[in-house]
Amino acid sequence: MKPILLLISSLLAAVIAIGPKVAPPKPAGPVPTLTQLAWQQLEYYAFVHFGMNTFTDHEWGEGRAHPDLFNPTALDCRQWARAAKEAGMKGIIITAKHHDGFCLWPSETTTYSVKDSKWRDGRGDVLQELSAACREYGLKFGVYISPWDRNHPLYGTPKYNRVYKDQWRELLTNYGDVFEAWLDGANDNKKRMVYDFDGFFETIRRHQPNAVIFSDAGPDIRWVGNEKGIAGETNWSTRDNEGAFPGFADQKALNTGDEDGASWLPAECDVSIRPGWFYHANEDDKLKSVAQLMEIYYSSVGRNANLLLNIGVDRRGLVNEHDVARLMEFKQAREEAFRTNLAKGKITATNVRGNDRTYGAEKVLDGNPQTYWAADDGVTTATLEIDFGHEVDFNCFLVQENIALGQRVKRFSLQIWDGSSYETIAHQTTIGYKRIVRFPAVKTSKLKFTIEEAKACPTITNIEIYHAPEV
Ligand code: FUL
Repeated sequence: MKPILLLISSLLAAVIAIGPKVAPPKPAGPVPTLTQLAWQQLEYYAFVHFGMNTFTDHEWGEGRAHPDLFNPTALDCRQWARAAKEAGMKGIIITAKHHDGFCLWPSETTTYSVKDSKWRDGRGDVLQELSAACREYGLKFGVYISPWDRNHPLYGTPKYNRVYKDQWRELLTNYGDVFEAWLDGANDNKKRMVYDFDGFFETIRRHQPNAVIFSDAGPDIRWVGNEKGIAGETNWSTRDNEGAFPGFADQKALNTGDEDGASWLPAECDVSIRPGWFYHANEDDKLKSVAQLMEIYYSSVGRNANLLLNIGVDRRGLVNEHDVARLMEFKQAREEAFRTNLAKGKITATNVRGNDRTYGAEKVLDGNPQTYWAADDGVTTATLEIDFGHEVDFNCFLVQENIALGQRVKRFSLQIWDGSSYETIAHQTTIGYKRIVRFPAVKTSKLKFTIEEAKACPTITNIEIYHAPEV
């Protein structure tokens, strides 16, 4: 071949080798929006219940406490942000208004807010201070406002829907980016307010199109069906949401999602580090232990859900030192559990999409969340085998699907090589964004991860293996 032709053909070969020769799998079923995908990657963030209840020692105030009772003596939202950041949390969601109706920002919609209180001569604004602190510390900032309002005179009449929308508008236009808008369907047993949820969602979308909206019924993020921080062992991010609305929760279905659900509606686990949501001094010795928090972590983040952990801000306006200490111990326990990734060695797959290295088995070990192993269309059973090259001791297996293409895996198992044959050590169901499986420690030189059933050809971005301390 002439040198010039040789040059052209090797250049062509190089160009072809760079891009994938085989098209990626088509999405299977519903897929996350970019906003939902970014939200899922946050994994762990703080909930802060702070408000009139903090000063009256209530969980559900009746909306009659005098505004002057709200009087944090040393409010410092930078301290909250510092605590959350150091604890490895990615953001803070604040109860800007709880059921009692007291607003932590100077709202035009009510006479029951910080502007009506003697605190800072009516010029204080917790939302302003917290949003600025979150920006300073690189944390996401989110807001909860209760639709149920036990103070507002219009509550129970159609006009209140306008009030509630205006409250969202104020919060979503004055404090910078909001990553999550949190609302429950709480209603007054006697007044039975008819909420305009569609109008609420439309208002939130209009002012913060990049915020995810949380409720029992989405539209972006769903409640996990309990306040214990525990997602179903089987947890689909898809859900049959047709006709659902906040306030009427099918707790069982919310806990597991629906395998063939038509909406992408991933779960968030909200749970408090304390017995109550609001700070009560008499609960200072009742915080969840590190072992309990680790169980919660494995049952939420480890089961394809995000963890929204509520922490206590006390009457000074500071994250209480008991909570700060426990958050740090919890962080240390996670660091110890996930310190040394043992998933290293030679990896092979029973099937690689189009035999194209773009989708090769080694992509699950490259630490790059953008790359993934995929099988051929129509292949819904496959095995990845890691040969460690020496004996490895572990009790924890972490796996992630490329959920941008939909959640696919229905069942998987793990097998270890015992020197003469493979022995099954775990049988599990769904994976999703992240799945962490624990089992009694094993020692082996080879591990098989077998996808036994999937809705479409599997796509796996990551596998990690650990020897985590027992909790
Ligand atoms: C519930 C409320 O009734 C609780 O007080 C708490 O705020 C929890 C997170 O949501 O709906």
